[in-house]
Amino acid sequence: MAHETILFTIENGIARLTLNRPDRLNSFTVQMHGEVSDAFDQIEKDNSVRTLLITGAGRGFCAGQDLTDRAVAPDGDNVDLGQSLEDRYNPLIRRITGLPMPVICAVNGVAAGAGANIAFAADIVLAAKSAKFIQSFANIGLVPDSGGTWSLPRLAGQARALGLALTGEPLLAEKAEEWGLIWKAVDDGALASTANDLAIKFASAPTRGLAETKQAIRSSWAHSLDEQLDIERDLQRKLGKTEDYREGVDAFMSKRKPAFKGQ
Ligand code: T3D
Repeated sequence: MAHETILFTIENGIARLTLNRPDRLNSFTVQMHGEVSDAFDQIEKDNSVRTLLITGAGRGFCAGQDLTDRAVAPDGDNVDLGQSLEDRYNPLIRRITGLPMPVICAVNGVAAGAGANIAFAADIVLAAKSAKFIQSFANIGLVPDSGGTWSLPRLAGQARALGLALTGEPLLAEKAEEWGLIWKAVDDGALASTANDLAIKFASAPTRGLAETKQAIRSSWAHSLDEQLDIERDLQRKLGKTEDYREGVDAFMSKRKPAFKGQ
């Protein structure tokens, strides 16, 4: 599929996805959803991919749904926003959180509405210090979607989640780091290189171990400590039989750098 609204490459184990509608702050149209979905199809099929890096072109990361894209209601009738979530936003969040590899999001500018919550769905969120996160839904009579009502209270606690969601006030990147919503806020000029360095690190990491770590932590919300201890036991048993575990231990003993294959 030819891409007009995203840039997408796979190289050296790194999939790079750039939302590319800068004049509309990379807000999502149906077309862009289709192209992002195509990129995920490619990532999921390609065993060479060991990490995904998502960012935005221009001065914004993503302003959520493009409010002028009425292609979601071809008959000109009221837009069925539930269908839009069911068909496009929910699958996207499920794919980001379910991808068996670390997903890095480099938030280069404003992240509003679904744009903020798509970022919060990533495993590692880096943000430029000038970036801000806005739960814009409050300004247009909607609820936080793309997992916002789930991720905000878990990441920031209920008081902050309610404050952000009910007021729609912008949250600056450094405060988002302080509140635990993102991994790091970095100087604007350092964002691309910091994200790139991390992607390179993940592309040569023991991918299966990282994938199981991601899923174990993400699914832990639904488990008791007792259940989680059993899950850790089973995962460790499985991972202890992998080539990467052998390689990691062998490299440690031989005092050399490990060469993980992601297997
Ligand atoms: O399908 C469904 O609808 C259900 C799913 C919903 C999920 C959602 O995401 S709902 C929330 C939608 N997003 C918003 O409400 C955010 C709207 N945008 C803003 O509030 C502001 O643009 C920002 C706070 C993000 C940034 O403000 P600022 O001052 O830095 O930039 P700006 O001048 O407002 O925007 C620059 C241009 O982008 C501007 O166009 P222009 O005037 O230069 O021709 C603006 O209209 C356009 N733009 C920004 N956001 C959107 C957008 N165009 C369409 N849709 C947008 N969401």
